[in-house]
Amino acid sequence: MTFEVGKRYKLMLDNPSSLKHYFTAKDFASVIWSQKVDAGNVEIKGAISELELRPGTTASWVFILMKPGTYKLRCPIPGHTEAGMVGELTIAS
Ligand SMILES: [Cu+2]
Repeated sequence: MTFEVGKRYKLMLDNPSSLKHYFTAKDFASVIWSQKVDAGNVEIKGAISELELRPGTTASWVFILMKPGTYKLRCPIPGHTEAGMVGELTIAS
């Protein structure tokens, strides 16, 4: 995924599988300003560093990007990173 610094995004996360998964990108999370995460009937405001998506869960994450760079994304559940649940998040200047 590629983003632009200074812009606001709403990232829609959907886990339709029967297993839980994580959205783990701690370096990315440290250079964004999280406005909110909406999940179920709960809206969470402020800093977020990692999301766990339980089976059949959706969530949205609204943030503004503060610093350009390329950041790693992965699911740290044993075997999932190795199975290819990885990605790159690029923030263009
Ligand atoms: Cu996973």
